[in-house]
Amino acid sequence: MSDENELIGTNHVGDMIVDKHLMTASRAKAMKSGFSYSLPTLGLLSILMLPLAGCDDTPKEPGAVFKDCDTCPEMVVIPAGSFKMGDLSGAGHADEKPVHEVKIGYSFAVGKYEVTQAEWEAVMGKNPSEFKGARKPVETVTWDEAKSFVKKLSEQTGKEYRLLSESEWEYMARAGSTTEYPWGDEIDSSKAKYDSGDGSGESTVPVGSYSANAFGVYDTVGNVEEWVEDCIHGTYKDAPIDGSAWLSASGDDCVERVLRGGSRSSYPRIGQLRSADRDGFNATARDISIGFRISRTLSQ
Ligand SMILES: [Ca+2]
Ligand SMILES: [Ca+2]
Repeated sequence: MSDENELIGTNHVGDMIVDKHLMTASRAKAMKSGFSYSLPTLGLLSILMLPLAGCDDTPKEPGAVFKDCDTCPEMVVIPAGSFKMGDLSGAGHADEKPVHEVKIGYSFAVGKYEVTQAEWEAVMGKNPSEFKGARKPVETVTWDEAKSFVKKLSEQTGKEYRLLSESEWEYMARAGSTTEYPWGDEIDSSKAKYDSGDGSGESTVPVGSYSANAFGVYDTVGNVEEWVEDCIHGTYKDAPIDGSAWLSASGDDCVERVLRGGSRSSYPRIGQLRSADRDGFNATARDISIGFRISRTLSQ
């Protein structure tokens, strides 16, 4: 879709109706003729442009749920806030230290569920998953493919979808909790899909099969492990504290990306499903226990 096409159409902004096509055409004509805008013209244009830039009816109330198209993933609004990231109990793993305060100074929306197979198919066409089911999470997708999904979904909706950063993921998963799991320090098979040793971890389950956390988000614990944006790092020394993704020193070309939350095949006894747990995997590799969750920034 060209920029020109994106701008065609009539846009309602409160009581004001702006014909974007007319505006674009006149701008193009002016540019062709070498016309340079006079100050009053610029003033008028900026009055017309301002409401357009702010034209987004996405709800901003924490806990509000929305979706940007019929087949798009449902999103939950997460408030701005601060939290302590890492091994709060002191019994975690070396890569969860040092515990550090992260301040997320913006609200963002996050997938209410892991991306489902139906949602994946609507955007990407083919379903690569091992454990088939329209409402089950998509798996067997590489980090690169998860990135393609958010790119295509952004193109289709005109909204900027992305993966979560690792710190956003933990903030969203903890939902204000400081315990090992969002609900407390113990886990049992009524709470999440994981390998409890009785064969129940053999498959994934439809998303939303267990209770939501305090932010209204489901399945952060288990089912599929979730790709996030960040490159893998051995500790939190020098980690960003503003919610941004931690990429490699040379940009974003790291080999391994972070996975969070554990999966249907993870074991609680080695701590794989705790809110603080971290894992990593080659960005070009796929696994039947790996899927992802999407995000959208709402306010800076
Ligand atoms: Ca999960
Ligand atoms: Ca770990």
